[in-house]
Amino acid sequence: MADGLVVSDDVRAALAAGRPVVALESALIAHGLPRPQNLEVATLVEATVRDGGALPATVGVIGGRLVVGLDANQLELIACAENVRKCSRRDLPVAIANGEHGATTVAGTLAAMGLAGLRVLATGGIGGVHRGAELSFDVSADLVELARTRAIVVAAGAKAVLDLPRTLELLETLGVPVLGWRSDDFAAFYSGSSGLPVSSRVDSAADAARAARAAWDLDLAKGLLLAVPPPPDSALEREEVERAVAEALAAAEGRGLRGPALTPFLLDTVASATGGRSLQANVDLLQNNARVAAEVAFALTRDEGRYDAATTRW
Ligand code: PSU
Ligand code: MN
Repeated sequence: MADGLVVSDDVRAALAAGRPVVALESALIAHGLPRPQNLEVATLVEATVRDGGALPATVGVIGGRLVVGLDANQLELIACAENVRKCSRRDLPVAIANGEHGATTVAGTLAAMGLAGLRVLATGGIGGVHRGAELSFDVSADLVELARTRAIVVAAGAKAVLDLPRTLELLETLGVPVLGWRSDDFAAFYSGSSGLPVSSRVDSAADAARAARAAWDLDLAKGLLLAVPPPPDSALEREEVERAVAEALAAAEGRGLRGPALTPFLLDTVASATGGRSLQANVDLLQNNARVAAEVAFALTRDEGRYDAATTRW
C-alpha cells in the first residue's frame, strides 16, 4: 500500500474479518461545528457507532498521511489545531505532499474509502448544489464522489442551506439512488421533510443493504444516498430554517464569501440565528445517522455472508 495511506490496525482487522465498519468524515469536526463541542460530538458519534455494533473509522490527514481510523490523539488534533485544511478530493494530493493536517469532507472521505475498501459513511448532511449555482457554479464535489464510489452515505439529506430541488436533480442525472429511511420525502437536514420525493423508500437496514448489493452486483450504481429524517425532538420547522438561511446567505453575500469557506460560514450563521437550536439539531441528527449507519453496515456484512454471529459486538 502506498505510504500516503494509513489504515489503522483495528480497521484493517475488521475489514479482513468481514465485520461492520462505519467511516466518519472529519470536516464537520474541524470546520462544521464550534469548539469545544466539536471534539465531544466526534467522540460521541464514534461511541454511537460502537454501541450499534460496528467499528467507527474517522478519516483525516495527519502530517501528510491519509489516515482511515484516527486514534483519540489524532481526533483531538483535527478538532483543536489551527492549521487544518478542509480536504475535498482535489485538496488531498497537496495536503499529503506538504505534510499537512487535513479534515476530509464527504468527498474526501469517499476518496479514502474507495482506497481502503470501506462501504458505509455516516455524516450530518451532504454537500450539494448551492443556491445561485446557475451563476456561481458552486456544486459540492460530494455529489460527483457519490457517483463514483461504492458506498452507502447515511445523511439527513443535503444541508438546508443548499438548493435541494437542484441537488436531487443532479443526483438523478448522476445515477445516484436516493433512499428515504422510513420516509417517502427527502429529509431537509434540520427539518424532517423538504416536500420533495426520494427515488424510493426503505424500511429497514436490510432493505438498504439489498439495494446496494443489487447496484454493486451489476455495477448499475456506485454510491447510494440514504436520507434519514432528523429526530423529531430537536428538528426545526422548515419556515424557521428558511428565515435563518436567508439571513445567512445575505450575510455571506455582504462579505463576498465564496468557495470552501461558504458552507462553514452558513452553518455557523444559521446556528446564531436560531439561538443555537440548529446546533442541537445537528448534533442529534449526527448521532441518529451514526446509529442507522451501524445497522446498515451490519446488514451489509451479514448480507455478504461473512458475519460471525459469535462476535456481534465490538
Ligand atoms: N454535514 C454537517 N456539517 C458539515 C458538513 C456536512 O453536518 O460541516 C461538511 C461535510 O464535510 C461536507 C461539506 O462534505 O460540509 C460540504 O462542503 P462543500 O459545500 O464546500 O463541498
Ligand atoms: Mn463548494
